[in-house]
Amino acid sequence: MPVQRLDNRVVLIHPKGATAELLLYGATVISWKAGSRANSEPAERLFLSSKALLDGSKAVRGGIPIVFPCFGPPTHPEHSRLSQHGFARSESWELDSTVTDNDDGVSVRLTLGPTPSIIAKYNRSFHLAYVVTLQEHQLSTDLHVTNTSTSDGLEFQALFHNYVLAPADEVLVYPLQNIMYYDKTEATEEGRNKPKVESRSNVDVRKFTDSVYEDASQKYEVMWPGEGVQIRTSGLKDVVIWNPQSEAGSKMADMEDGGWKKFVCVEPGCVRGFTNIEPGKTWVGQQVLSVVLM
Ligand code: TA6
Repeated sequence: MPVQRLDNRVVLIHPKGATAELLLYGATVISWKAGSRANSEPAERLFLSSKALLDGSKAVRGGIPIVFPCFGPPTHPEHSRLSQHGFARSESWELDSTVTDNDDGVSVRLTLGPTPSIIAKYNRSFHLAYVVTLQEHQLSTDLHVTNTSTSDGLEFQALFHNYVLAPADEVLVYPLQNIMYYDKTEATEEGRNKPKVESRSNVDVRKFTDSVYEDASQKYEVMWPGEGVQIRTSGLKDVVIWNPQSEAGSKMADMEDGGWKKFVCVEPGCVRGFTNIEPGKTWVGQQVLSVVLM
């Protein structure tokens, strides 16, 4: 059975053994298991804090939370009543359909529209569709944002907040050299708003890192000795690299002790400025995560 619907979650099972698991809450992928070589045993590729709340009471600490319509603390007037990273990751989505189910892969479509709890804090006309596709060594996530208004434009930010399971003190992310970025670990607002240029060919997260790269390559290697994950994107011009290390991680109630040593967040999105879609139009942001075959 390639798609199993359990009470509050969906499990995708590939004929060759890979699996993915999503909560309907936030349409959050909480597990992706895939082999790193043909016919090798599938292994977990995403970090999920053992203290993550999976009961719908709080956005999940791990997996792939969806950030929409705002990234970080809201700055747009239409988002003023929203919490950090918007509402998409903390609303219950509908399982709409199984999109593909064949030997190559299986995919499901989830949807979210203006529910009463959303309308109470965000009164824009929109429809979200999220398609998750599991193949033998790949996981794809596509976010479709439709402006259902007949008259007004829709301005938003969107991002896939990927918690890639990796040894934080060894993992390297590239290519980011010569890309402009904003360092959110700077102590002052002036420092956080001052653009820097990445000088490193390989970015590490051995110290507290929270960098927002603008207009990056849309293709990222997340590598550590013997393993890695490639991320290929379209429609997602920016990328955030985050690891709280103990400095920030130890202050998070839902971050397991030392959890910050087990992941790097590599988060493709459109987060510098706002994307604007015209009435009736749809924007699509896609990422493909691939296990590097060693
Ligand atoms: O993507 C990096 C970031 O914006 C960090 O600044 C940190 O806040 C992280 O997201 C996690 O945010 P959350 O709201 O999930 O605790």
